[in-house]
Amino acid sequence: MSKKAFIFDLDGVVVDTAKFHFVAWQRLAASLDINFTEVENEQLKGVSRVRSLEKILAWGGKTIDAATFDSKLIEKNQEYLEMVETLTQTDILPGVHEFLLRLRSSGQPIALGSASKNARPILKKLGIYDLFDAIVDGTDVTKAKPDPEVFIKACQLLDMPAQNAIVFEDSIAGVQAANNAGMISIGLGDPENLKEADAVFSSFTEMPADYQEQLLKKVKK
Ligand code: B16
Ligand code: MG
Repeated sequence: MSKKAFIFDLDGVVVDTAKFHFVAWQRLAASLDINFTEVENEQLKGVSRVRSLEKILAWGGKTIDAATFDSKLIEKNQEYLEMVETLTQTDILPGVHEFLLRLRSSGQPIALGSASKNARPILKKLGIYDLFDAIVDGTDVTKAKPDPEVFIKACQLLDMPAQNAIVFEDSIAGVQAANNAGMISIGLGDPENLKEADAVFSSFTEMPADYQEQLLKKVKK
């Protein structure tokens, strides 16, 4: 059977931690008198922690000194991690666990490609760490999505060429990163937002029953 590299984003694809990021960023923005809505939050998906705060400050027309910047980020991450503590296996997004198990039983290489520096502890908390053959997260890369570094590194670890990779992403930046690497991009979320993806589903449960087999034959346009 042919093989592909199946690469999963974390936040918003494997688990709905995107809502925790939103709450924590909103609290941080409010503490600086900045109005922060879900529309802006959409643009932070897949974006690193530092870059996210830079964007929020720019939207609010605010500047803060370097020490405040660092302490705000520490605070944000602590609040985020408190919410992450509440996660259990039931928080894995619908259909993902089954999809991963099926890939494993058919011997397909699986990687995680996330901008998050918290990816490893989150996967352990969810009890699915061992389902991944390779993990590349925010601690392993220097360039943020839409730069393809995270997905290219994942392919290298899996020893698979980029043109044989399929990336599952919920963010615009992540879809662009996959496209920039010449990989097949599958969007999870709103088709209007993710129109640059090769295909979009609202969730893994919406995919046809034989979708893994279809993906094995799919060629990047
Ligand atoms: P952390 P992903 C991204 O993860 C999130 O989408 C983004 O909202 C977050 O700011 C970024 O990780 C950094 O996360 O603060 O945990 O290092 O979607 O690429 O899995
Ligand atoms: Mg994401």
